Amino acid sequence: MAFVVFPFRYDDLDVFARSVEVAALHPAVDHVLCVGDHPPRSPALEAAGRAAGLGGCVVEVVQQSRLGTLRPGKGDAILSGLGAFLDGTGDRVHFYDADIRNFSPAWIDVAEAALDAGSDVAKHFFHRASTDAQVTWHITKPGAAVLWPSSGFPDVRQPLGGEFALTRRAAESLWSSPHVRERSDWGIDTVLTFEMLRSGLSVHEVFVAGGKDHGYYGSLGDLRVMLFECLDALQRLSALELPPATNHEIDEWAEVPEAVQNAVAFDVEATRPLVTGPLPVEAMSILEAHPPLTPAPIAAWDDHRWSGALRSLLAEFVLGDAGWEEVAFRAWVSRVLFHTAVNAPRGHERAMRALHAAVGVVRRG
Ligand code: GDX
Ligand code: MN
Repeated sequence: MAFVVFPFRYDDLDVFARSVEVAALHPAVDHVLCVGDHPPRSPALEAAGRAAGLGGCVVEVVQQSRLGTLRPGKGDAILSGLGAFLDGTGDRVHFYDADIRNFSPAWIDVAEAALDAGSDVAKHFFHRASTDAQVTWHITKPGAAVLWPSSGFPDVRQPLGGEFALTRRAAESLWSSPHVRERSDWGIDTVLTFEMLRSGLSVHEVFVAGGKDHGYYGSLGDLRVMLFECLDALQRLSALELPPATNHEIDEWAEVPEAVQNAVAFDVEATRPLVTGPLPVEAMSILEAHPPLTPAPIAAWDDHRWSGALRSLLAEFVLGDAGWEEVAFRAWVSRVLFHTAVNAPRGHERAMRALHAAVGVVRRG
């Protein structure tokens, strides 16, 4: 039977109750664990109580434990869920963000089917707006293409996705990794994807036709911490090798829904001011030593410039250093604004092709 984990925050509970009910009612699920960032309190407890009553399934609400060693965040929630699953006897564990407005049994079905067919890992993917997933598209995929060009990592469709399912064997393998166990912050998804590939687990990327309807962002400032932590996660893995061939299967996917084709995933006007204004003094010496990171007009942040900037960031960025964080943030925001201004207006298909092509550019070196 399957064990389902929902990491959730107490400031973000609007769709939580619905998702918990969907999981509890699913015939393959006998345990739902909701891992919050605060000690259990209503209304999460009430929602769990209602869901348990419906499904006859165990539904628990707990606070995340302090398991990793970096900033306490989503990683501690995922690790808490993984540890609790391994302490029990279930066969499989699923993870889903708790803010998916259109969460349905189909999310669980597609993953169960992939594991039934023999894969160790089922990893969900779906169409996204061409301006969404901008940490994935400008940091994680091209970063992996720099560090492990012949591996399957740059081809993983959603390496930062929070939705996936594991067999017990896969869960044990990931839990045994010190890189996974330290990662209490937003870097957790990067290290999990990396270790899935490194350990040779078979990964089946499963397509979710309805896509994921969840909170879009305000300005790109909302992704600032995620950017730094995902970059740091790549850096900490950079000395390790990934095998060239992987057991990697990807579902066929259907057409891109119109709503996704036309969506803009963040507030462009609120984002522009983030790259203007004086840089802090700490940033000056960094820019002198690393010319590819020098501020430039948005129109200049093409694939070539970004390739140089990303290499400098992968080599030298320091998490927690105010100068490095501001330099990295402005370079990334500039790159995302370039993509938004130059590629996105050409339509979803061409914009996505441009993102893929940019990963190819860094991959070829
Ligand atoms: N317990 C706990 N503690 N839950 C958290 C925390 C935390 O510190 N931070 C976030 N969550 C929950 C949150 O409530 C939600 O259910 C889920 O984790 C994801 O957070 P959200 O703020 O919705 O992140 P976002 O921007 O939607 O990112 C997700 O997708 C990204 C991606 O696919 O690109 C998230 O799964 C990222 O890890 C992933 O990079
Ligand atoms: Mn979300």
